[in-house]
Amino acid sequence: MLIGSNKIDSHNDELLKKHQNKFAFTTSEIGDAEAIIKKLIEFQIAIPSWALGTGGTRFGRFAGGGEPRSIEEKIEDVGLLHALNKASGAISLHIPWDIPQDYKAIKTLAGQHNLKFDAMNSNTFQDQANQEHTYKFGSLQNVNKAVRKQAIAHNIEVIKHGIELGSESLTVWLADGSSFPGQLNFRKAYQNTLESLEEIYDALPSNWKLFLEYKCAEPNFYSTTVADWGQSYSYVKKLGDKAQTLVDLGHHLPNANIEQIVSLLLMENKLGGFHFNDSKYGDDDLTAGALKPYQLFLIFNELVEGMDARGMNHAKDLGWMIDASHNIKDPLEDLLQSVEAIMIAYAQALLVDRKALEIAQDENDVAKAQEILQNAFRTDVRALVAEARLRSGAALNPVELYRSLAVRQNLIGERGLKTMATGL
Ligand code: AOS
Ligand code: ZN
Ligand code: ZN
Ligand code: ZN
Repeated sequence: MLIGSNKIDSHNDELLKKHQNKFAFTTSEIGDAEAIIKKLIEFQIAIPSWALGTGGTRFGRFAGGGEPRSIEEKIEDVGLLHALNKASGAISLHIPWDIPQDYKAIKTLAGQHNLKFDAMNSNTFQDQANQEHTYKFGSLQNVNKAVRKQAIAHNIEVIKHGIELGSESLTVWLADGSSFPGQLNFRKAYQNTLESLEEIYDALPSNWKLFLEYKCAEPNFYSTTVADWGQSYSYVKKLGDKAQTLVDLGHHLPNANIEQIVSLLLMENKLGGFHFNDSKYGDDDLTAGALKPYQLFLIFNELVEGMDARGMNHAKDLGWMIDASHNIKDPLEDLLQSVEAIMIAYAQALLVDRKALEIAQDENDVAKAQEILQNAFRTDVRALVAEARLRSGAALNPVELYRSLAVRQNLIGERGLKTMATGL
């Protein structure tokens, strides 16, 4: 299924009058709306290939139908999202769930949908068919050198796929760790992991980045070998300039101050990118901004501040990705909602009166500093985000158009009701 510009135009025509009124009011309330809209238009968020199907839990999986059955159909799904919001111009692939057979054809298809290939993801947390050694007791950390070698070779193979497709980064997330005290020698596990990462790092092309994701728990429940930002930092610092930390918002112990972590990593030039999602309990992988929109805003506030201080390009200099899992929502609707929430948080962060905040901070005017942040957070910027979409040829209301075009029903018609996307 394709969404033609005529469909988008007639949807926009219908909503235009209402939008223009809201937009006029919003711009009358804020300073330089044009500068913000320009930044919003440039900002793109990569969609993970594994979020396009139904996730499920160990208690069950309730598929919604019409799920993408191949890498091609996954690209088509992201193409649909991008046609609707023009802010999802990249896909993040996962090997071996998305092994490309014909690079040229895949690249052409992605090009037709105006999509780029964002970070490639390796998988050493599941055993694959025809694999010699098991990852039951870890991969890059494993006490057995043959297992480590197999995991290193897999990561290098993922880099090779990525080179062919024009990706420029590898995300490594390790399930490695231990589930019981005494199971693991922490020091040896660290050293093995570092050595393995060094070999992978050496296989990176000069223009590539290696993102090392951390996670406090799950699937191991006693220790994780890259458990928090400090541990990831310790590895990437040793690896070199091309290695950086990746922050998945759901991978922290309760109440962690993620915005402070982000600010510090950015200052150390060790922040590589994000996996956006939201959570109440752990790695819930729910819609970005669904539970803690203020936290999302505070994170973007640090990002804008830190990136501007270092003269970085907001759109290009970090990896912006969603990592989500859908149990009960239509994945495509949910991803549209996530992108919208991220854009809103970004727009609000761009609204913060930096000069005034700096003065308040220098004068220890705590109440004033809070007023400044909350004033930005409580501004309704939805018309700015919608205007950015309108100007890039996207829909004023992507979810509404998705529903009125009956996209899911169409996909079910094309692909069937009982489809199963490869992934988690
Ligand atoms: C796992 O919890 C991590 O968030 C990974 O980034 C990601 O979910 C995985 O690579 C997808 O399979
Ligand atoms: Zn993640
Ligand atoms: Zn997550
Ligand atoms: Zn996760």
